[in-house]
Amino acid sequence: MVNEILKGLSQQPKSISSKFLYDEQGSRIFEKITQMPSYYLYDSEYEILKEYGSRIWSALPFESKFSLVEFGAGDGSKTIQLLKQLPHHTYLDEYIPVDISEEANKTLAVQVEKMIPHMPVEPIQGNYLENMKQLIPQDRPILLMYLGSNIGNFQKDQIRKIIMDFGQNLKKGDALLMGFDLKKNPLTIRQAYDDPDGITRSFNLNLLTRFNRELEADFDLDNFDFYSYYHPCSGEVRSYLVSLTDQEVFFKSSNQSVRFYKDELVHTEISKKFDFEEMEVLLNQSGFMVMDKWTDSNGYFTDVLAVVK
Ligand code: AVJ
Repeated sequence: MVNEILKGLSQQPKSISSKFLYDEQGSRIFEKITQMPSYYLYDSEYEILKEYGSRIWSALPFESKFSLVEFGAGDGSKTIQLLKQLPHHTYLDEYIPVDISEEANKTLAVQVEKMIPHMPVEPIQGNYLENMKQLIPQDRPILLMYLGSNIGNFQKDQIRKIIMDFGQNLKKGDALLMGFDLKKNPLTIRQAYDDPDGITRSFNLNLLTRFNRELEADFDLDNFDFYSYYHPCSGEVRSYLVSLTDQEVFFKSSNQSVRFYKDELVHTEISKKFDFEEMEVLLNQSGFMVMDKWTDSNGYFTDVLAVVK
């Protein structure tokens, strides 16, 4: 971890990968974000899964037993809503939630097992992008779920590569259910990522708390602030930490220090928004055929079902 962080902080402009946002505390703050009225992503996708859950299950192409693999499952509250609507005679016989946060994953498994006692749940803690091949079983049909617009956290070429990798690690006839946040009124988007209560701010500043603890760094949190903006043409929200002074931060665990200038930015996250055409092109180019899609009543968010050709 420390090498990757120091590398990002030695680049121009400085950056920290958004995957580091999700330590135990970070995952808890993220759950708070999902409860903010202005963070419409959660409510919109929840509405889709609640409203169209049984239609989603019946749209799946499977005629024999299949496994559900979910990347970035988090606390799984949305997936539980979907699982509640499983038909009685389902071919689904295993659920494999994968998440970088061990804590979130455990809570999820306990809840699903309580709800559907005979459904085996095999939570895996890990980085789904680095271990994709091992995480997707090859010996049975798969439904891969990637909800919440988690794909929006990546840059354009990475997004293309990830969806390509999905296509390559799935077999013909396997299915992908993927959530995309849609382009919309930029004011709505801006409010989702810059809340007046500072919850998103503390989500980002928690990176520094984490590095102080895990890497024995000496970040002074009073010397950093948070800034985010949405660019409606690229569809990207970009989030940053801002250094408020000229300062030097020491990472004791690796005996190295990093200089920050007054007003220097550290990029922490991209949250990209899509339009329908862009999604179709991405999926088509990666060997998928779009079968169906479901959108919330505001038209804010969409879940797309695609099958490997
Ligand atoms: C979990 C990646 C979908 O980008 O909207 C929420 C994370 N960041 N508020 C997003 C997040 C700031 C979220 N994802």
